[in-house]
Amino acid sequence: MLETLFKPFPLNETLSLSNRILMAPLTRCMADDNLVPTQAMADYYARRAEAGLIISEATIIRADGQGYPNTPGLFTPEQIQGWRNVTDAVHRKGGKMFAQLWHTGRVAHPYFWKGDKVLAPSPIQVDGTVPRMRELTYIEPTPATPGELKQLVDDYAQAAANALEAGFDGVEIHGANGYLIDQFLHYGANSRDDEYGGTPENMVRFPLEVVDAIIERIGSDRTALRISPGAYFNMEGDVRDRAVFDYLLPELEKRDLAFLHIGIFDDSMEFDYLEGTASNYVRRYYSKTLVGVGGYTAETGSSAINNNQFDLLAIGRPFIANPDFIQKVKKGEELAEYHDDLLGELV
Ligand code: FNR
Ligand code: 8K6
Repeated sequence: MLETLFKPFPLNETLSLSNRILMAPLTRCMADDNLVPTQAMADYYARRAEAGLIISEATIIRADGQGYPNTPGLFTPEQIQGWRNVTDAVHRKGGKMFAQLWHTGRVAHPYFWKGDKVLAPSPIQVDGTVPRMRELTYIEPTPATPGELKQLVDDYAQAAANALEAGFDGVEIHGANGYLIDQFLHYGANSRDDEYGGTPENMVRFPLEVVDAIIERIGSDRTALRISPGAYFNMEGDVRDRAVFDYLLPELEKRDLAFLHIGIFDDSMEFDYLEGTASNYVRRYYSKTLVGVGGYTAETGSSAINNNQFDLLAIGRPFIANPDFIQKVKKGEELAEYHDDLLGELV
């Protein structure tokens, strides 16, 4: 049964994975104060190099994309060099690694870059305070002008080019979990009445501009995308969101991405407006390589692949608890259980 997981999987003509298990992107807030990846991070990722593909923790494309302390960046020479040390360590162990490109949009906080405003589609504020820094309350975002959006698209493309310079095998655009790109795709965060809002065609415009600019810069073979059709984190759901994703998925299908990845913490969650789980919904509209995630074990993930629910399995929390997840699963050894205390250090 588990054999499926350990067969090589060609993503395209450029990239082939040694197995079907991905390490999911996992924010750890352990970069240094200049948002440069550290040696401890290189060691942490290298210990997990047996994954078919590691997706890095979300990495900000520019200073005003930051929403949490010590999340790494990919926009200064020092950050690129820090990541080069990480990708070299992973490659030396035979692994492959994509960078997850991130801008948190309205979930950003100007405290981090000593700024005065936060850019987002619309002036709709998220409730609450920054995790781990509860004294920071989210602020009302400023709607990005078309000129600012164009600059953001350029900055995403530059971050993708920086990722390749840093030795990554490709990038995953973070279009999930309520951050900037996802904010355009949900009515709960997008109330624009210009060409970036109001209709499905307009709401997918900025996300597709980012995807296309990155494809043009580094090629579709090395470009992947993560999306959350079901709103569940930093986002209110709206039945009208369904039409946006119905429009987006066939557009993505045309673009020959390396893969599409669902952004969800628990893929057993059902969404009324998606008529079921996020992965079942996406599978109906998207026939190319799909990565499933969210509460799976090797066993349940492998049967989901065998049932054609998705093609590749991403593992998050169990990979935090078990650096040797792949070996343990191969040998049938017992896994250490994940608990939040493990987030305090990079094991
Ligand atoms: C996450 N997740 C996440 N997702 C993402 O797209 N970028 C990120 O940086 C993070 N960071 C992150 C940190 C921590 C501590 C957790 C627990 C989760 C979500 C993650 O990629 C994955 O979708 C979920 O963890 C569900 O998979 P598991 O853990 O059930 O295998
Ligand atoms: C991407 C940056 C996040 C930094 C911290 C990660 C959070 C860890 C776990 C939070 C779990 C939130 C899950 C929300 C699920 C809602 C289900 C209704």
